[in-house]
Amino acid sequence: MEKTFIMIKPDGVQRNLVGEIIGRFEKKGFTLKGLKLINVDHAFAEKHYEDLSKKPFFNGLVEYIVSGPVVAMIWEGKNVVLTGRKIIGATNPSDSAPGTIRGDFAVEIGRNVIHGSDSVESAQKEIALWFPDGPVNWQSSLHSWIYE
Ligand code: DAT
Ligand code: MG
Repeated sequence: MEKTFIMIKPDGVQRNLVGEIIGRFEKKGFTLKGLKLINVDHAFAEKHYEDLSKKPFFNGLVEYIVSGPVVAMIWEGKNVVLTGRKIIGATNPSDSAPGTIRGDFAVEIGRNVIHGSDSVESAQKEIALWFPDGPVNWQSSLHSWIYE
């Protein structure tokens, strides 16, 4: 089953949005397969965002990610990568639709509360980086109520 990497950024943790955000993924029907609250250092944040290292906003982005603890998660489900991105909303909260996490809880692109993998391939890379021991192996008893 497909998996994605979701991270609640430091502003999301400080603003007490952890429960709200986890609840949205849970209520959708996705399954939590990994979870930790963690402070990351500069080298780790740079590795996570290495594809953006040439962007003018890269240093600010890294400083933001190391500015406080983040909640790192693995979520599993059918089409969870793409659907997770839809739940999160557009990168710039000015463009994020109401009903999405960024649309409901963020104002600025540099404080957009949450990260989600943009493809199955990046999800695999990000899960390997953040969860070297891999996902937690369990099967929700709700499975047959969510999938036919
Ligand atoms: P996303 O997080 O939606 O996948 P991304 O991977 O293009 O977006 O960029 C990673 C983060 O970098 C994004 O969540 C916020 C920040 N960012 C992106 N574009 C930016 C810009 N033009 N100015 C400032 N920050 C930006
Ligand atoms: Mg991205």
